[in-house]
Amino acid sequence: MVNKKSYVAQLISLKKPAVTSASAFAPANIALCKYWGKKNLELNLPTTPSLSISLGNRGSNVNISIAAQNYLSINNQVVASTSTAFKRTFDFLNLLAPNDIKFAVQSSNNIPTGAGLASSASYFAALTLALNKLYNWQAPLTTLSCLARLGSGSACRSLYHGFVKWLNCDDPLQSYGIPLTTSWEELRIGLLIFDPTQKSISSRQAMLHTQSTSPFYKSWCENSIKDFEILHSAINQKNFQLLGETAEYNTFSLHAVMLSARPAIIYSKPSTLHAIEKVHELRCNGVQVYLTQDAGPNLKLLFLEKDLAYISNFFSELEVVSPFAKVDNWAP
Ligand code: 2P0
Repeated sequence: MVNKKSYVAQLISLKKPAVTSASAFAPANIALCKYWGKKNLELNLPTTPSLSISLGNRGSNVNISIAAQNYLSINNQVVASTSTAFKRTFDFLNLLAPNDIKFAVQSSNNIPTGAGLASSASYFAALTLALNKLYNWQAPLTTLSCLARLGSGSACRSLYHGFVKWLNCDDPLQSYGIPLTTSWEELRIGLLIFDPTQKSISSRQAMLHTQSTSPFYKSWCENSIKDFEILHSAINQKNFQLLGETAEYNTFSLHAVMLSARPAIIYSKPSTLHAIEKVHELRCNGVQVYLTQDAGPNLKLLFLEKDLAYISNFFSELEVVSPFAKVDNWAP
């Protein structure tokens, strides 16, 4: 079996840094068809295909510079060297940038960190883009996507704006984010953040636990493959109802399979169920709004610009993202 080190050697040639400091931004992404399980733990190869939408200018800015000691800060808070975030960062850097160089990494997210809003995806994508500049690899985006995937699976989808798919192929060199060409200007994503605190169990642990203990995991995979195909054609046809219904169905299938794990994984809070009821009430009243939920209690709403005023009025705390709005100065 290929290990991480030999895999990286197939993708880039390790060399000395070209500059002493580099910065990059990458957007967060929200999966409409979720990634939940791995067929290769070492290389983060997914069991199912997934499909996401990037959040425009919402994501992570990362600066990396050569330093005397390894250092990590997130949103200006120093991260302890004993923490999981620190270990994951420097394991990743040791893989991509060995030779005993020490780094200071400063990350700032303009989305809540660790609350199921995919901040690890934008973080590892931005870190990879910053390393590409620091080392002047001049690597293609497919290569950078493969590298970002080693930090966090979903990071491979955060290298691009718009809709991005990630296939469940067996060849690790082909396991990268692929942007779709469809641009859907009217599409809006509403972030309903009622709980910005860190989640109790990481996605990484939760997906492995689900995969190894749920008797329904195989059904989840079979259904998810179908959802992926339906979502793909809903995007091609710009069929919003089909997109929303399928994304919401995929979300509930995900949370159902987590509930069937032993012990069960429950990310929802009473406020989550309350908000789900409100979305369904709006739909009963003829408003086209759908929800998606990741590994956390918060919801993301999917709707079209024409319903923005009504929905914003209904959910006063909603933060609205226009995923296809132009983002200035973003050239990965
Ligand atoms: C997704 N999530 O597709 C799904 C939906 C959370 C719920 O990808 O172990 O942090 O680093 O590969 O990427 C979160 O999983 O897991 C995730 P690792 P990752 O967005």
